[in-house]
Amino acid sequence: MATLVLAGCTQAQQRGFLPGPDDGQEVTNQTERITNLWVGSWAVLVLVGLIIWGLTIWCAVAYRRRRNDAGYPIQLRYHVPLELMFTLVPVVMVLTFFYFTQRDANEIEMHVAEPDYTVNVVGKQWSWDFNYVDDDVHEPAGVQSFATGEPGAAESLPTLWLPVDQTVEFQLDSRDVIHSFWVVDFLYKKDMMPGHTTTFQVTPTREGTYQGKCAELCGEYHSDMLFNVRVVSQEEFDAHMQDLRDQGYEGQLGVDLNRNEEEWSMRELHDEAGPRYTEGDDE
Ligand SMILES: [Cu+2]
Repeated sequence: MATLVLAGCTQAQQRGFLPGPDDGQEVTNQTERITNLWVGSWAVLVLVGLIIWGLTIWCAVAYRRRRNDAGYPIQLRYHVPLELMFTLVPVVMVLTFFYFTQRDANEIEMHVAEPDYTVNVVGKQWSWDFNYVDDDVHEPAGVQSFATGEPGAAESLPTLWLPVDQTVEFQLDSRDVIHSFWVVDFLYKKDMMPGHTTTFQVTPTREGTYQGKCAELCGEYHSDMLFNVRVVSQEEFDAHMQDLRDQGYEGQLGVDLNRNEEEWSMRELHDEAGPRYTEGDDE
């Protein structure tokens, strides 16, 4: 009860308790559609739940054993109309959910032939490389974050920049195992497969900074696999591309990079930062 009441104090209720910015603005061209599908689905399911819980409680109370009752009450079996209803109602419900889910999935997965911008994201245990395909530059190679919960950690994460109101195509690759690319507030995620490029397109419509994570359990430090997304104006985006070029981050970080070498460099970094767990603490 407390959870429900306190949740009512936040903006979250406006989007069906889905994550999103406090100002209630849509984050991409898809978030409204996804929110409607989600809210529509659980609203129907809560209604069905209320009817079933109500009938269950009513049955238990109305047909409870009374003081003078003996033996079993009258039994009802092979009631064809009732059994038809038990079958048809769930079938109709499942088909309806299927219809709306498929309609929205088709819409979300639609690809335009020529997106405004193309980004290639490479997942790796346990970080991300971001390649700006159209500008042929890349972010500095992502290193594992060793998320310690200390302030300032968010700024050190690899950051993907995106221009606002431009249709971006994401080309997703993995250098080792299956990861999943998830920008939380975009309300959509997609698996990254080794040896196979997956794609999706989206148009961010709100400038801001968002959190991203890996959404596929990919190994020991899966939970450290974090990144930021900055959605900025076209001018800021172009300036950032120039900045990367000036700093020498030209070309792309392909899937063929040696994963083991990177792992070693990550370990060195880890040693500099101090061990994650202090050994011998319990002695
Ligand atoms: Cu991962």
